[in-house]
Amino acid sequence: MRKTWWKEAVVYQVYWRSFFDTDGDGIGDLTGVIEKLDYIKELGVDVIWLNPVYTSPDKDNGYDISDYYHVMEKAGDMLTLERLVKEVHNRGMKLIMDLVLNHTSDQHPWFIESRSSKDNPKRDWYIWKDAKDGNQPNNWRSYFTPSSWEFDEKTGQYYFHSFAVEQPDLNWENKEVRNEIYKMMRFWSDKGIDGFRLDVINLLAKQKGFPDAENPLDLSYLGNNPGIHQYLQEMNREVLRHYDIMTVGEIPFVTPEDGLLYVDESRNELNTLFHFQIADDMPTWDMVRFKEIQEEWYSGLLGKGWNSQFLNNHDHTRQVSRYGNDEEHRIQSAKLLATLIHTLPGTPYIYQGEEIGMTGVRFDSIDDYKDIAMKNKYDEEVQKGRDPKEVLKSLQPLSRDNSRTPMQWDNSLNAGFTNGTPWIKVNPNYKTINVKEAIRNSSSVFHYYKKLIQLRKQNPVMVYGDYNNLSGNHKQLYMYTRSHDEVTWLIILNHSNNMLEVQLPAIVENPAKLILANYEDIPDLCLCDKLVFRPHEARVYEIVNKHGEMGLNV
Ligand code: TEU
Repeated sequence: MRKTWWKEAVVYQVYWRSFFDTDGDGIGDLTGVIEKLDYIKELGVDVIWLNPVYTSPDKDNGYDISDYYHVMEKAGDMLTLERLVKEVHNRGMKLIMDLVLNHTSDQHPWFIESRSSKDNPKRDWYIWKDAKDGNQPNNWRSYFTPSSWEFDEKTGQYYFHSFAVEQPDLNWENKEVRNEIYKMMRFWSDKGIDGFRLDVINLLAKQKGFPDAENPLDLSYLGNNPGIHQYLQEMNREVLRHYDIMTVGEIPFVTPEDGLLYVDESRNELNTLFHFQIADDMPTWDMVRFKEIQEEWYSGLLGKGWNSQFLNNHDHTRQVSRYGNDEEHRIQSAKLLATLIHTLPGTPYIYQGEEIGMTGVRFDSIDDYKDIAMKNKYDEEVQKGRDPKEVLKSLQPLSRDNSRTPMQWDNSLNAGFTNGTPWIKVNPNYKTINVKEAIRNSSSVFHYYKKLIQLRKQNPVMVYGDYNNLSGNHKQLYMYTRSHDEVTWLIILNHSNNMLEVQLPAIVENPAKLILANYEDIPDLCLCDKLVFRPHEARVYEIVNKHGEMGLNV
């Protein structure tokens, strides 16, 4: 496979509004990101993914853009953004911008024009339909509301939105829309940014004729429709291929087969993708399913396209709470999950705070939650007559706000995030879980991440190595090798709260050198064929060949 910087990179996601506030308004800002760049650099990452910073009424935390060419006041201004790009580059890192091309804000001038009259030249820039038999045009839901159609009194038609009512979908069939978008993407690329994270990019093309869905609750009708690959190939020709940039598409509803179509290097669309098979199939940890998903994506993309590895982001509950153990074994568990993500094939992503083992949160009142997805769902369920307390309880575990609480810098007021009132409450555990403490303690989750990231830089096997699962369908044990150019690494993970006896595979007939472990007293060489693993124990070995050299052909 072609070697590229973005395959070798580790990406750190900065959800800036919850990162660091420098002006006391309770909301993080770009100056705050600049002030903390040395911290990010210290971790060793290569690329920063910045959540949307464009002008926006902020109904969906910046994913409702009203001006693609300016920076949201809450975040700062264009000069500060340019300074950020420069400071990132000065430190030898890169910056990718989050870009939303499927929809805009209903406050975008394009939409304001579009809704002003049926014969406005921008009418066709969005998707407008007449009522069907006095009802909405079809039975589709949106991500955030019971219907994907909103009736507009003034012109007597419905417009289409895959997300909130305030996020009307653009009509990608319209060539003028596409040209405007490409122009804007060139504007940002010319500024010297290093790539794009493309929000729900596989939703751009809509199903022809908007037929009723058999099951409106399964939203997959929103994505992967005919025409999508023509749009992306056009985008590549018009913009992407002219810059040395990284593109990662957010691509829900795909198996490896259709996922490959977006990232197959011979097709010239995107570099890599976030698929959601793990998030969608696994509300909680399921080892057997997880291995299946890894296997399928590994063999599905092999030699053709590149995967991304992540277990959480700003939309998904923090991984140590959702998939690990955020109580007694929090530290070991956070380290085990990190080992997993950084040693599986694909580019690893770290979501801010993950590197200190930050956890999810439970607020007692719906008023403390800020996320539009959760609040809309809460209202919808309560209106059906369900008990509000029950509804709150059922929505808490996967609420997007679990990962949106402020970054925990130290144990001072508001975790050192702001001098003002934080826009969303700080997780009360900041007194013990915070950056200052993590840096001070050499056995912290933070220092473990540093080691993992450094290892990736020194060992191509972590990036380009072949993958081979050696633990079948075992429910607690995940054991696999990565092999590249005569070097073989063996990764052994006990993802459980119990002790586990591990029978080493036949390939380990020689001593193996310990590369990394999340418990501290592990001998360097392992000559035995059986090991006992403690709860959430993780080890990485390099296998030594018969001649006593490192590396072995498995
Ligand atoms: O998220 C889209 C989204 O909700 C899905 O990708 C979801 O995570 C997946 O299907 C798993 O179930 C993006 C942004 O990340 C999110 O913050 C925005 O609210 C949304 O698009 C709308 O722009």
